[in-house]
Amino acid sequence: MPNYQSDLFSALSDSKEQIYPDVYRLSRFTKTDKLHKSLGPILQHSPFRKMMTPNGHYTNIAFTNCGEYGWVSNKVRYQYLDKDPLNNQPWPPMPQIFKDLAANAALEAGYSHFMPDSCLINQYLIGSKLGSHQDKNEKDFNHPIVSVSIGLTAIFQIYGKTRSGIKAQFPLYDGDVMVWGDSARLMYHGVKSLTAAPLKPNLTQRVNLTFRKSH
Ligand code: MD3
Ligand code: FE
Repeated sequence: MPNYQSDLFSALSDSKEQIYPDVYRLSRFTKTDKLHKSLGPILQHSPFRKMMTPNGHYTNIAFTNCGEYGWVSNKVRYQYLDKDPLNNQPWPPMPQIFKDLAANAALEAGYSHFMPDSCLINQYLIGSKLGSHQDKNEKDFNHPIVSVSIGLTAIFQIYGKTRSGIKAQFPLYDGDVMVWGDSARLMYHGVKSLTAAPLKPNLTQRVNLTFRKSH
């Protein structure tokens, strides 16, 4: 495992690092320009939206989905639906490059044949954050989760088996991919409030793709 932090020259090259038990960060695993282009038609069909949650507030971040199932919330529950509640139509199909990226990343972390049926697309603007939570609306926790960061840098936090008490935190850069499985699958986690990059004033958001096998 390359120790990229002590080596300035490898800082921008790919590396795989286990940053917590059963959590892998694949640094700069993918270029993001093609991913960004694929988002255009998805967002035309199923735009970013904030939704009501069971705690009576709207989600802090806007989101949408592609793939067979999409994660949504309402006043009563969180759930996966095979149609977008905004238009009552199936979610946009998952682009092949999304499927390939998710499968290749999972494989890199030791999980073969990962075939996600859902891609949650989260949009973080400056000031958006994601509080500590578990991902537990999926049928089978034996499947890993793969996530891809696009755009502005976020600070990701791992709380571990309980909702509070930060056990690890680290930055996620454009093109970084994370893979969570096995003992990490039900860990609490969150994302700190997004901050601007003064040297890149045109970069105003972070988009995160979360690939899951929900059914
Ligand atoms: C750790 N999204 O949508 S993805 C989420 O950056 C979510 O948008 C974050 O957490 C984001 O639920 C982080 C990384 C991630 C995804 C699933 C996990 C971390 C996870 C499941 C279990 C443990
Ligand atoms: Fe999550």
